[in-house]
Order: sequence, then structure tokens, then C-alpha cells
Amino acid sequence: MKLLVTGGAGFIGSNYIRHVLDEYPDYHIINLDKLTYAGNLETLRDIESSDRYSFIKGDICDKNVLDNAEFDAIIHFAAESHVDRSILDATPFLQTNVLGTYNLLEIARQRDCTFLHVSTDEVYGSIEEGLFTEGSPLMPNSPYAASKASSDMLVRSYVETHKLKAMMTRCSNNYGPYQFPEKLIPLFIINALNGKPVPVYGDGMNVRDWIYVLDHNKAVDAVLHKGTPGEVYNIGSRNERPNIDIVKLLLEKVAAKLGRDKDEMLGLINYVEDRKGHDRRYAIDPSKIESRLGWKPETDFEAGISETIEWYLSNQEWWKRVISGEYMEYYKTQYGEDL
Ligand code: NAD
Ligand code: TDX
Repeated sequence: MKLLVTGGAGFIGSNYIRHVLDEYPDYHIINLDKLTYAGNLETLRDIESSDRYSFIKGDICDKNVLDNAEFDAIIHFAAESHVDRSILDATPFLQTNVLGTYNLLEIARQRDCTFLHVSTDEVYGSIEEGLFTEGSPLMPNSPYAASKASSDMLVRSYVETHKLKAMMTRCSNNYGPYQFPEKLIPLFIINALNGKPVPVYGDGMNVRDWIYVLDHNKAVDAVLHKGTPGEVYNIGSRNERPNIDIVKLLLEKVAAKLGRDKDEMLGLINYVEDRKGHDRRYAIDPSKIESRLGWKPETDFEAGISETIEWYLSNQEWWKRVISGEYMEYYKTQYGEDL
């Protein structure tokens, strides 16, 4: 099998590539990535010399970008992925997430290859009670979510119209190593390590459903190998937590690891203005993938968080390079202060 992975220099895609190369000794991976601010080849240093891996620097919006590449399936992770950035400027979200996905669908149609679209629970909007199932209506609230829902609709249309062998996954919030520091968990770990305030939006009671990145990728892999074309699969860990609980857990664990005073660390909590259109609660029902494909999450949340904190402690060079330059400008615009 030769897999074309898009966005493989990002957080989830890089973890997916590592997982596939470890799991399937006869698989080859081509990684197509534009290397935006979120893409980083240092994340792939340990595998770049593998003769089963190759890299194309390119844009998924470019019609000719894959002209010289051969592959059996496309696993599509590439996206603009941060909600706050989509509120500041949605343009790249529409370009990459909508037009880029359309371009890849066309390429997949011409080659008649399998297409696995990696989407998100955010397309369902916010839910007060109960869980999102695959049949829940799409009610995206942020420009990011709207761009992902649009891409989901395009995938659906290619299945119906062109009989493309496409499948779709919708996963909850991921955490783990190599996540870009703009997202809640790495941002708060790094600020805590640096003794900087951690900016909690609103009342801190928004709920997210957290999953360890490798569990997500094992589910993507199950869909690739055992999924039914045309189907959507929700992926989640049944692990709902209000943000403030996560923040306290992170700060307490960082304090313990650094031998610092817990109450002093908790003093870094800074309630700030809420995110515009902030979804109150995401909650995924993963019963379908569990019962039909035999997947289930394996990582205990507290253990996964401890490992993640340990990783950011031991890989300071990685994130110190990542948070320079463009990210510092973004941070100032978003939070009104220097990093
Ligand atoms: P990320 O921002 O860490 O990585 C995105 C990658 O895509 C980067 O390497 C970037 O360079 C690349 N990219 C962006 N635009 C591109 C373009 N036009 N052409 C080629 N490459 C481009 O994102 P992530 O958190 O790893 O998310 C990966 C996918 O998973 C996304 O589709 C996202 O919507 C989805 N998802 C993420 C989460 C989460 O919690 N992070 C949850 C559910 C679903
Ligand atoms: O500084 C912050 N303060 C804060 O309170 C940040 C960055 C976030 N938050 C809150 C907002 C959310 O309620 O924490 C929660 C998680 O925020 P993010 O890490 O930005 O994730 P979220 O907006 O939930 O979206 C994530 O999950 C779904 C990913 O970024 C998406 O790519 C994925 O589709």
C-alpha cells in the first residue's frame, strides 16, 4: 500500500505517519504538506531517512501538485485548524479547507482511489444535552467549523455523484506530543513552565471531549482498512471535561513535576474575554466505530496528560523554535500581550 497523507507535518498527521510506518512494514507514505506556520519538518526528523517515506512540499489547492506521485489512497489531514485564527481571518480556511479539499477530491476521482477525509466534531455545532451521532445535523458556528462542514458536504457530494470511495471521520479534541502551542493544552503547559498567565476564555465551563492523538489515529487506521465507503464515523473517548478542570489539572501536574508551589501555579489562571461564538459543549457518541470496526480508545486521560506534559518538558527545543516569529505576532494580536 502506498498512502498519500496530506498535512503530515502537522500535529495529528505526523503522529499518523509514525503510527503507519511502525505498524505496517510494507507500507509507503508520501507526505504532502505546504509547511504553513503549523507544519514543521523537525517533527518528522526520526523518520525522514526511511526508504518508505517521501515528502512533497506543496499546496493541496495546486491542481498539478500530485502529477508525479503514485498512491492507492489519500488520507486527508491538511487544514487550517485553529478556531481563533478563523475568527481573525477566515480566508486561508476557505482556501485550504474548502477549495483544497475540492482539488483533492478531483484528483481522487480522476485516479479512482480511496479518499479518507479527516473531519471534526465541531461541524455539529454545540450540544447542551446528549451526544453527537453521525446523523446529527451539521450546525457549524465558527468560520473554521463552517469550512470543515463545507468540505464534508463536498466529500458527500463526490460519493453520491461520482461514486468516489470516500469515508469521513469526525473526531473530538486531540492532545499529545507535537501539538502546536496555540491550542489549549500545549499553550497552557508552556505558559505554566514559563510562569506566564494562562488565559481562560469566559467562565471556563465550556466542555470538550478529549482524546489522545494516537487513539484518534488508530481509529483513522481502522476506518481506512475496515470502513465502508460513503460512511461517516464519529471518534471520541467519552471523556468530557469543563475547560477549567483541565486547566487546574495541568497546572497542578506541572507544579508537581517542577517541584513548585501548587497554589502559586493555580494563581496563573487569568479569566479573559470569551471567544466569539464559543461553542459550549462538544460530546461525541463513538458507538458506531466501536461496534462496527472494533476500535476503542486505549489511553487513560490522566496518564496521557502526564506523558504530554513530560514530552513538552523534555522537548523544549522543539517548541521554543516553534513559538518564535509569526506565532509571537499572532499571540500579541489574540491575547493583547507579548508571549
Ligand atoms: P495542524 O494545524 O497541526 O496541522 C495542519 C497541517 O496541514 C500542517 O502541517 C500544515 O502545514 C498543513 N497544511 C495547511 N494548509 C495546507 C495546504 N494548503 N496544503 C498542504 N498542507 C497544508 O492540524 P491538526 O491539529 O494536526 O489537524 C489535522 C486535521 O485533523 C485537520 O483536518 C483538523 O480539522 C482535524 N481535526 C483536528 C482536531 C484537533 O483537536 N486538533 C480534532 C478533530 C479533527
Ligand atoms: O487560550 C485559550 N483559552 C481557552 O479558554 C484557548 C486557545 C482555548 N481556550 C478554550 C476554548 C475551547 O473551549 O479551550 C477549549 C479548547 O480550545 P482549542 O484548543 O482552541 O480547541 P477547540 O476550539 O475546541 O478546537 C479543537 O478541537 C476540534 C481543534 O483546534 C480543532 O482543530 C478541532 O477540530
